[in-house]
Amino acid sequence: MNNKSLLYPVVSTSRRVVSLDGMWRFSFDAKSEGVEANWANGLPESISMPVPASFCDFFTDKESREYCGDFWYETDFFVPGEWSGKDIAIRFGSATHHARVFVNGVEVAQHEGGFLPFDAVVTDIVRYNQFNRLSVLLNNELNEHMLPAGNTTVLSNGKKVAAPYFDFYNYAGIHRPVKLMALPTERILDYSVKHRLTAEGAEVDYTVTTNGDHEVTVELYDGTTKVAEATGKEGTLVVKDAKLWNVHAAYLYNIVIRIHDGSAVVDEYTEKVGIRTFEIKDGHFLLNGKPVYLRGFGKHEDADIRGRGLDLATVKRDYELMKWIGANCFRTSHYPYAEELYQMADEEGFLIIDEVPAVGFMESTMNFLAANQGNGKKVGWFEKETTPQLLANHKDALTDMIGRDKNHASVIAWSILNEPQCTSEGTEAYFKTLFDLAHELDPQKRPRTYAVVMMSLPNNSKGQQFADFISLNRYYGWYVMGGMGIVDAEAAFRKEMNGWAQVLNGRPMIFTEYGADTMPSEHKLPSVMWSQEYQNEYLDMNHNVFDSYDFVQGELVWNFADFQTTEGILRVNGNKKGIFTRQRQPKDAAFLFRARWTSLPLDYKGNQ
Ligand code: GCB
Repeated sequence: MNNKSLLYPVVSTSRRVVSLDGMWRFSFDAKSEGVEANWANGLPESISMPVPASFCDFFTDKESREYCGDFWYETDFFVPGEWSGKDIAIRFGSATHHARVFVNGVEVAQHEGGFLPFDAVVTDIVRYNQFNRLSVLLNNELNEHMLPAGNTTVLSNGKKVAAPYFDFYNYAGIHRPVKLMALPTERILDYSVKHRLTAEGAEVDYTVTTNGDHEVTVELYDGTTKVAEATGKEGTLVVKDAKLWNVHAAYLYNIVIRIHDGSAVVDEYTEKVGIRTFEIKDGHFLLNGKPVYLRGFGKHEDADIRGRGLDLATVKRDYELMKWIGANCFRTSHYPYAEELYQMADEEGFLIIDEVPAVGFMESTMNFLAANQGNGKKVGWFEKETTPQLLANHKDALTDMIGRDKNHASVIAWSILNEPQCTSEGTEAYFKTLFDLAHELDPQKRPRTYAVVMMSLPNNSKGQQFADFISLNRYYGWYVMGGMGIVDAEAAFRKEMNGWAQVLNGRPMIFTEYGADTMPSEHKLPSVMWSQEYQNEYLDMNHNVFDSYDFVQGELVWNFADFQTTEGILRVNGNKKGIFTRQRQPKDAAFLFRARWTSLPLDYKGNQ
């Protein structure tokens, strides 16, 4: 029996959850000797390291910050005696990038990919009423068959260096909460919901997966009032006068799922769910049947000191800023974010385009920043020796992302790749497999997209036919024809748009990226590139273009905030395209957006 479950850990009458976050022990393992030397039974030497967080930015020496290779985390956890008879599991919200987990020296799990949860059932290994040792061996090297893709080079002194093919710092560590759980042996493994609006209210079709045969019931509560119930692993909850989940007006119900054995409740799982529909029709995004124009950001999980580690204070500030500026949507560029962010989007009524970590899929000199990337040989990205393994990893990540996020009202679409090289022959087979898989896995059949790179044009992109809506990353006036050239940039941009108009066939288009690097320190009249004045001129030009095409149904500017990247000649201690600084304070452009987004109606260009 496959007991895999991606359900968010919750406490209930049948479930116990204890946080293992805190100060752990930590050690680099540059010679990869730890497994052989039995470090899983205790690290010979260690320093303290907070969890969750990236390890990188705590260090004051460069070698440690930039460390690439194996490293270990270790802590102790206590298993209460009264938990015997339950299954004991340890769950990681994420661990970046490759993980091997040991309990009391015994290997209990391995996981590839740094942005999705996994767990290990350790019932037979733990000692009750005692402390147990939890050791995690991580590795942050990059290669071309992993998500995100990159390379690992070796310096003349023998040290490894991560060479990302992507434009964000290769933060690593235990980035998200770690939970110890006691679960009933017969339990709920998964559930899904799918909504339908009716004249009387709404109907919620559900499925529940368990690892047993006992009876399942599902109830829906509005606060403490039960509004619908059904029996069986599949069924429909009929909700009279349902209060729908909407942008900036979220309404959440509680779903309560139980397994019964006679009068005993064997397992109970509860979560908040919003009732809403989302679809594409006649070139518009329809939320509950009404058009919605998307406005917001491409983001990153990125902040001072903690790197990519979950920090609820930063999450809170980001949502407050997004509300202030009038945003209603963001893309989880370039990887699925921590679950707590989606819960907050559900609560606050934000729309999410959920992106799998398929980034860096390009053999190019633009492989970000470091000169040692790309081998100069012109091979299509999807015809490489690494492609079969990459596809397998991509399918796994997509499966887990949809498995994890499919019930969030906030999640409206799946982004299946960011800026792949998609002009070569292998593109179609690769794309088809993943786009089909997304449809198969998602009960709500959310629209699928991918972010289309600059060089990928309507007449040469072999990927665009698979997208339910087109998402463009465009930098006219920044990477091409910047400064005084912005006039020509606008003309070239419009020419490209006219080309897309020919291939859309009723699909909406959005911008998933447009932006200009801007130093918060720089002001200049008249403007120069990198000044705050230029960022605003650049944005005005882009918005003029967007506003003149009805098929443009959304604008997600790059980026919400300045963020860390690998050092290099195109980046000044990070990417500075933020509308906010990395410390979450506004640049001038934030006021430009606030004026625009708070005045555009929710259904801008929505007249049908
Ligand atoms: C892109 C990438 C994004 C970069 C951005 C930039 O096209 O998708 O990861 O950060 O451009 O600023 O160059």
